Amino acid sequence: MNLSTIQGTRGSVLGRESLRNYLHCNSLQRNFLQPSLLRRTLLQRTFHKLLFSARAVVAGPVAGGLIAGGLIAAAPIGAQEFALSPDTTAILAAVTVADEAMVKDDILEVTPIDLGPLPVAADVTAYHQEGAQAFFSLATTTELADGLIATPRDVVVWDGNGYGVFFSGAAEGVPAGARIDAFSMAGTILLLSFDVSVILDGDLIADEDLVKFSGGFALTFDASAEGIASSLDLDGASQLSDGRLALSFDGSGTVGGVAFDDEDVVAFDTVEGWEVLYDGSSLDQSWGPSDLDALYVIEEPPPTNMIFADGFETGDTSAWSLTHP
Ligand SMILES: [Ca+2]
Ligand SMILES: [Ca+2]
Ligand SMILES: [Ca+2]
Ligand SMILES: [Ca+2]
Repeated sequence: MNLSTIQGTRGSVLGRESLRNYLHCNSLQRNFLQPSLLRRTLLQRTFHKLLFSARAVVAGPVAGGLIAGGLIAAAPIGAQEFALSPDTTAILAAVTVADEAMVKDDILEVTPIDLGPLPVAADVTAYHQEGAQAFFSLATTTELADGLIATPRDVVVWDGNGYGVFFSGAAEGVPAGARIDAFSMAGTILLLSFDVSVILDGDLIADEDLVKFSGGFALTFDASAEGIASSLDLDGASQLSDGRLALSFDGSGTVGGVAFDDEDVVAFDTVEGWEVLYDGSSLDQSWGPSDLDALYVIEEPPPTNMIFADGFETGDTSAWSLTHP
């Protein structure tokens, strides 16, 4: 395998194929790879997961070389995978993904998520999962397989056997014509965003905002107050276990020095600010014309069976020491 293969043909970033190649090249070849190239390619947390995947083939000295190269600064939590949907058919890791499909992207490969027999005319615009239950919203009023009518202001639940309405927009006072375009849950609290500005329980909820619902509505994330252009629409959200929000928007922008496109996922909290979690176009060119319009971050706990004595797998860098110049 030569290094041009490893470094890929898509310009300065590593695609999925290149990453697979990277995981299979030998340690001498790896040493020639520019740490900056790798850094540009993947976010630290995601690449950290790749190192987990590769730990059977990556020997200690290679990991040490990467650390000495400054590749990994911090990756404090368990690995993440992304459940996502595009707004138009996209080819992701050689898999054709329709707009009504949800897939799991673990960076190396893309696999389908079961939402039951959705009509091809449907477009999934919001998604969340809890155990075996998949919660989602659709762009247009749709009759589902068992006769249930889902409107764009509803959240539907699929349990593997049948559909039900989990959140009824009409019953809870969401104006007709407003679509749910992002949905997440934190315990019993629902987080929602809409495709238009709405007034709910006296709060003006802009399309880039998140409102929480637990019997009543209240603005919980005011995006423009955190630097997001009010011309953008928040179209994907997932509450992370560490308190941060993972978010996607319907267009490109820059916030807190972080640039993003509509196929990207950014994370935010008031302490750490903004960072990119998922850089879609670095993985698949097909994301270019498509917008990531439904999102759920699948969090895995940190590994408990350590291989590295210094806890390298956990991303806790406190015990690491740099012995190289
Ligand atoms: Ca979609
Ligand atoms: Ca929105
Ligand atoms: Ca988006
Ligand atoms: Ca795009």
